[in-house]
Amino acid sequence: MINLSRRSVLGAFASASAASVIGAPMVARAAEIELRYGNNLPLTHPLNIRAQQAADQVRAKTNGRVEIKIFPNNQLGGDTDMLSQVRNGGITFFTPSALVIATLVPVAAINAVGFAFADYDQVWRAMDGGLGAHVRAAIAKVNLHAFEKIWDNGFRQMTSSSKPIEQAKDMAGLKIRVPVSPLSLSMFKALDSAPASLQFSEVYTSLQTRIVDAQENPVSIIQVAKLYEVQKFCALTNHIWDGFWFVANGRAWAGLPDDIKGIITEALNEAGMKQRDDVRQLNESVQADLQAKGLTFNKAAPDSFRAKLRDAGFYKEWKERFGPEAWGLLEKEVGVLA
Ligand code: X2X
Repeated sequence: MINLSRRSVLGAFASASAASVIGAPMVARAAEIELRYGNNLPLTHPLNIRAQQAADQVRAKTNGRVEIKIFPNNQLGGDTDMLSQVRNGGITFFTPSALVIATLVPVAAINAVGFAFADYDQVWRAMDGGLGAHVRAAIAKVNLHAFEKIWDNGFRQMTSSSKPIEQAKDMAGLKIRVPVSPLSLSMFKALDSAPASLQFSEVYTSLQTRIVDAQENPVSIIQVAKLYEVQKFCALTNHIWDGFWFVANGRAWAGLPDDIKGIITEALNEAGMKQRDDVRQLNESVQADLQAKGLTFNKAAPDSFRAKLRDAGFYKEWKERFGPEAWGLLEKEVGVLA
C-alpha cells in the first residue's frame, strides 16, 4: 500500500520531477507533446499518486516526447469548470466523478443509484463489463474519450455535525451538501433532506460556516480533505458507489499518434487498477485514524433508506430516466431494484 503522508507524497512528486531531469541534459528538453490533466482531489489522494506514476511511465516510454502535467486539487477551477475545459480542449484530461459527468451524460450516473451495489465484486463486474461499456459509449457521443478502467472513489458515507444519522427518518430537513449532480439531488430530496449542490472545492468552508450541516463522501475523501475537522459523526451507509471516469478531449485524443495513444492507455488503465486497490485499502484502514481525530462512527442499516426511496418513487423514476437497456445491465449485476 502506498504511504499517504504528505511528506512521502510530496517526495514522490519531487522525485518524479527530478527523475525527469536526472540523466536529462542540463537544460531539461521541453516535451514535444504537453498534455494537461486537471482533477479535484488533494495531492495525497491515491488518484494523484497513481496519476503521477502513470505520467512518469508515459514520459519514460515515449523517451520524453510526451509530458502529462497534473493540476490537482481544483487548481484549474471546480468540477464544472474542468468539465467545460476538457470539452473545449483547454485541458486534455479530467477525472470527473460519474455523478458529475452525468450533468453532460445522464446515463453516467447509473452506478450511483442509491443502495444498488452491495460490494466491490458487483461494482467491478458491472463497471468492467456491460454497464461500463454502455456508459463509455454514451460518453463518446459527447466527444469525450473515456478510458476503459474507471478509477475508484469508493462507497459514499454520510457525515453530520449535530447528530448521528442512524435511519431514514434522521434525514428529515437535514441540510446536506451533495455534488453538482441531478441524481444526488433527487436521491436526497426523496429522503426528505434539504440537499444543496456545491462543488467539492466549497465543501469544507460550507461545513465550517454551517451553510450545510452534513455531506456524504467515501472515508478516504473525508480523510484527505480533512472533513473530520468540521464534522462530528459518520454514518457508514454505503449509499452510493462512486467512481472517477478518466476522460480525454475527443479531438485532442484522436489527434495523437497511435503509438502514443497505446502507451497512455496502458499507463492509465494500469494506474487505475492500482488506484482501486489503494482506495479499498485506505477505506478499510482509515476509520481508526478518523476516530482518533474525533469522528464518531455508526453503522446505518440500509433497509429504512431503501424503503423511503422506494416509497418516494426514486427507483421508478430513475428506471424510466435511464431506460430499460442501462437499467437491465445494472440489475444483471445487483438484482432487481425495487
Ligand atoms: O465532490 C465530491 O463529493 C467528490 C470529491 O466525491 C466527487 O468528485 C464527486
